[in-house]
Amino acid sequence: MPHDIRNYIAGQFLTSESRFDDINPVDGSLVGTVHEADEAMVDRAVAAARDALHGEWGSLTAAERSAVLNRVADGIDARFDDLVTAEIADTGKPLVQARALDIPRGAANFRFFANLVGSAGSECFEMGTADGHGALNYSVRKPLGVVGVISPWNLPFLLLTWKLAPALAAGNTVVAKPSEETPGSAAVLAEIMHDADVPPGVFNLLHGFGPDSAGEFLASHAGVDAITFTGESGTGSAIMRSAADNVKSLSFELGGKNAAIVFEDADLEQAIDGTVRSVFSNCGQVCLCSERVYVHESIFDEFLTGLQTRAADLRMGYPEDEQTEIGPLVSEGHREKVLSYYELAREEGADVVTGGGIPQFGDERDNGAWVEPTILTGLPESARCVREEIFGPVCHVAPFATEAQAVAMANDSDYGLAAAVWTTNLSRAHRVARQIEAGIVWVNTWYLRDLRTPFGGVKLSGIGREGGIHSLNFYSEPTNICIKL
Ligand code: NAD
Ligand code: 6OD
Repeated sequence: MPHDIRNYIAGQFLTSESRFDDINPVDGSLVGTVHEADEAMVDRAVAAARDALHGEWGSLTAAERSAVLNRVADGIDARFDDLVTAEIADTGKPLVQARALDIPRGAANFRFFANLVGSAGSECFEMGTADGHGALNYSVRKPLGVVGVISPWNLPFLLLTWKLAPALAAGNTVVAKPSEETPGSAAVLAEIMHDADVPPGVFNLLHGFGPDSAGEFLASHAGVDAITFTGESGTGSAIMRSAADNVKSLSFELGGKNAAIVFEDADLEQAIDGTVRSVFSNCGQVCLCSERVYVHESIFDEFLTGLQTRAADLRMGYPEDEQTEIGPLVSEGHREKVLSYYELAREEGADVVTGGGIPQFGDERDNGAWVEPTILTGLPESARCVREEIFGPVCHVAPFATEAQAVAMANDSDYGLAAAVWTTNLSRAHRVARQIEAGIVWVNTWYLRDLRTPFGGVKLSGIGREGGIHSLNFYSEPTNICIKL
């Protein structure tokens, strides 16, 4: 049933005059009506967040904030099915994925940062002084203040909570703006926050678009101290411009055009399985997905045949069907973008090994945002399809002759988020991984996450690192206190 998706400001659920439709990409049906926050609502949310910093929340100890975060995690567990339903309705992603990854990671994000903030220490340096008495320096962490969280549609709940949990753990208050494509799970989270007695104003939720809407109003707001953003690199530039006037702190997790390198000594079956996952997971809509696959020339044909067979066999279906492996893209608009790259690939001279079109179902899914999983070969490295992020279930596979050539091809990109290296040679694994220009390199695996590790990208893929102590470092400001003894 379509439902109303409202804003949440200062502990109240608020409607607005301007509304937009939330569409299910499986069949184009209406999921709900979203109340778009106008500029006055953004002002109210930022003011509520500022007030909350000076209220009860601002005087809580780290252990007390940690308890609040754990209550939110418990609330996520309690509303697990509602969150799964909301996430699937907005994205069309397979139920098994939402159950295994998206929603459990939301709870894990809150529990992880609740634990971390409860146990994080601070620096202390003793120093000598001319009078021989010395001095003691120690630092205390203070929150940044009001943090704006702007999140994308591909892993909506996972990525919103990945930013929100450490921001709250560090004692900030938050105004969050999820993607206009996927407001549902964030709306359930607002109810969870409310029921967990998170003090009013500590978490505020605004719905809307980017330019000339809630996203831009938030990014340019003088009352916001920091913006943490996940999304396209071009949007990152626009947010940077909006945030420049009052010099906000920025943490950016942006786009990728990630390479996978398959060496001749790889376990071929493992490399094919892993590459199927790294190219087609979430219908290719993970910033970490491999879109450029480089394969040693001696195993190129065998690898390509294996990848083609597996890609052609991927089960497309309704999200609720537990056999489904791949769903639709997030929206008709995004499908147009991906299809334009399928077309461009042909114009650029690609061989389309499999896919390249729209599947026909003969039912209501023909009104949805489906595309075929697609494998391309034969393009030069200068082709736009090899250089630009497509963000769909598609990769280009190219041969290489030497290790040095593979590294050079992988690094020949404006992006630098993640890479996957497939080899059974331990020395090569270490050697190659260190040479890759990316924030994350996986060897013989892909998207295996330890939340303590630094996460982020180089070049157009981002600014800064989050994860573990890196998150606390971004979301707090140290003050050094120097005491003369
Ligand atoms: P997007 O950049 O279009 O939108 C992300 C968010 O920014 C949305 O909430 C949107 O409303 C908002 N926004 C858009 N324009 C804005 C503006 N001018 N000012 C303020 N806010 C604005 O990204 P998307 O299409 O939702 O997500 C897909 C992109 O995100 C891909 O490029 C993908 O690689 C990237 N991504 C990166 C990571 C990472 O960790 N590096 C993770 C997930 C997604
Ligand atoms: O797993 C994470 O913490 C994370 N930030 C994943 C990003 C995925 C991009 O689509």
